[in-house]
Amino acid sequence: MKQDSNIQIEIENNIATLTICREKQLNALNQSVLNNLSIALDKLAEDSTVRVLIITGQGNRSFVAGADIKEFQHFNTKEGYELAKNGQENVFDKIENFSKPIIAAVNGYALGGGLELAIACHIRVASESAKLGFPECSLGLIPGYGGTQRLGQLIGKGNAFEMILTGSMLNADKSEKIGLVNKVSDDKNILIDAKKIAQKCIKNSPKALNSAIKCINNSFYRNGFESEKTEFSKLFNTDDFKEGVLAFLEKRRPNY
Ligand code: CO8
Repeated sequence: MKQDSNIQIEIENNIATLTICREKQLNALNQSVLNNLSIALDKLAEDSTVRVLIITGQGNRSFVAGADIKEFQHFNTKEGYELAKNGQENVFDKIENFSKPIIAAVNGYALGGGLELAIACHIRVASESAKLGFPECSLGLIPGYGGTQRLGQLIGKGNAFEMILTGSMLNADKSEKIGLVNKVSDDKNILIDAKKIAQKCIKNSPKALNSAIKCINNSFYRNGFESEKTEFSKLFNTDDFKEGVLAFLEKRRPNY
């Protein structure tokens, strides 16, 4: 287990589990957590033993209860802009565009910046007792870490308007129904279920997963079709592709 004060990383069977550790503050994201997350993401991207990353929160009450309100309570426009920009560039966009699958194990409150963190990940598993919401408008703010952009992609424009404009918290079942989370787990099984999804991803070609992540993301932003053609054709020139086709022809599992 690697300890980075407010984040912990455990790597086992090619799966890195990154835990945000500010349990007393319900794992609210302060600058120090965001900085450590950014550094950890860079290291995990380079670590070839890591094939999938799971992000979760310490304890059993909260995934992440938002950005740290106490830290930004006195910020002005310029400071607010910098906070949002740094967070987006160094953490949230980095997660969305990570070269390996990232699964959020939402083990309790995922509010504001915490839900933005979860929806920047590629797949979400929520515990039965999780509560998900965007209370920013109740604080006189709006989501600042990409939530206004990514939420509608997952749950559609109408549901996104409702969640952000009302600030209501959704339970796990409702979240699953509208596509905000992929799966609901018993509270005690959430990491086991997240790891089962990770293991399914690991059976696939890392290079293909990287390309799929790029193309799916690009389909929501710009030039998605061009990116699909480029990434698709690039894969023909990889060992993974050769192994995958050979394994199919030899009627065995590929070994990536
Ligand atoms: N920031 C700072 N501290 C927090 C936060 C937070 N987001 N959430 C909880 N805490 C702290 C509490 O202050 C409390 O600390 P203390 O014991 O020192 O008073 C401790 O965690 C436990 O919390 P509560 O006592 O409130 O626990 P409850 O069980 O009574 O309530 C709730 C749990 C409902 C989750 C409640 O804590 C709550 O409403 N928290 C705030 C949720 C929220 O509004 N989140 C959104 C924050 S804004 C945001 O995320 C904007 C993101 C975009 C920023 C972009 C840059 C501009």
